[in-house]
Amino acid sequence: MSDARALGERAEAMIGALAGITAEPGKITRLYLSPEHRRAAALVGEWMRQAGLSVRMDAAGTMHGLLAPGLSGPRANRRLLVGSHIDTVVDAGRYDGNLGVVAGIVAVEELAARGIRLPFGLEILAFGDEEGVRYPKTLVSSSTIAGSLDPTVLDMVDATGMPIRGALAEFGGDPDHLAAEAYLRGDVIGYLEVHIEQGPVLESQGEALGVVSAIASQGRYRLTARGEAGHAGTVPMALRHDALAALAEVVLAVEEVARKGVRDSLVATVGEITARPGAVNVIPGEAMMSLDVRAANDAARVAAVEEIRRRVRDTGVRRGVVIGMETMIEKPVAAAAPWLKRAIAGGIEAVTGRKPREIMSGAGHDGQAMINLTDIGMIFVRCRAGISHNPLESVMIEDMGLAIEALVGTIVRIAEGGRA
Ligand code: HGY
Ligand code: MN
Ligand code: MN
Repeated sequence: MSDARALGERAEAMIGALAGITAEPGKITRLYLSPEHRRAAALVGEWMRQAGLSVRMDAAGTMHGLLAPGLSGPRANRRLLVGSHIDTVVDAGRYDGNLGVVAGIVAVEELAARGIRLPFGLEILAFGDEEGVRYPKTLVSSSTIAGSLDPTVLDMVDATGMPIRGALAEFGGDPDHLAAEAYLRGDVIGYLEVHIEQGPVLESQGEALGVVSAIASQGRYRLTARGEAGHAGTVPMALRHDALAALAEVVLAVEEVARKGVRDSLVATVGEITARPGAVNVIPGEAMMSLDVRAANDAARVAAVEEIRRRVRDTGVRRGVVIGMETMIEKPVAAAAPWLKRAIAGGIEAVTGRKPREIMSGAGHDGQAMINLTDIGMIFVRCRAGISHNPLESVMIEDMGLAIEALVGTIVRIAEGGRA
């Protein structure tokens, strides 16, 4: 039986290797269906093979590593899914997503090292599209397995005009056979994911690991403003229909609405904004911005989005600018299954000696797709100052080892205790 330090070191080395696969030397940027995604998936597939798993890449670009059941019995024809994502945001940290895939592979190695045979299959999944940075929609690869993929997303284009359909074909996926990749509820036992907390709670409480209670309600929207381009030197301020100034007012309205929702953990973010034609001496005739709204419950998110829509309308009318607000994604709260939370809490307590706390995840995860297929559960790992989506993201080696031990313990509890 390896100790936490050794398991953590193993994970750190693998995460370091993945961090070197990037579109931007010196930064970590690995977008869905990019050449970097392909290389990272190939490396993960090699690790899976070395761990004794049977490996395949599915039509959506997810790398699968399957450990056949070691025991016969009523659950031998089903599988427990363990996964996370290997795509990243731009200039990312190295642990977001990648830790969950590496933890699954090292957990398989550890189960073998302990001579533990499972009464069901265990499948490690490396999803390629959790961040949704390249395309407006996200969770394409996990939605494919969950059977919840909206096929119209295949025609969504990236900044270069490349539709998912074409990028998938170029990548080596198969856009015409995604439906066949869907699992059925009876095929699987549940879905587990190890992920950094990406928040400050565990560190502030001096705890290495936590149990995720649920994943927050999340919406993503795209706002497009159309005003009137004009000469920066000759159009008086009172006669302008400045599309960018209109969106700038909306950005501050978004912040004002979100600040009123602290009780429901309401947060709203404008991460992208562009102006056209984009010249120093031209009043922007067009502008576009993204909007990300999340809350601990669906009602609070829906109410906040409604208030934002009202502010958008009023701003547009007052400024003589037409502003459209398109819904790109809306995901309800995804609650972890009580039986999986209990198995995870048992796995964590066995390695830390403390009953773990439950934490709401403000960050989105593949579990928001997988909940359409099966019960979900997540193990959160402490990360320094809660920093994430930032190259300063960092995790202690020991904590990664404890997380892997807790994952092994959770899998064993599910094997011994049954359920689903
Ligand atoms: O946006 C999120 O919360 C996740 O990191 N994709
Ligand atoms: Mn993530
Ligand atoms: Mn992320």
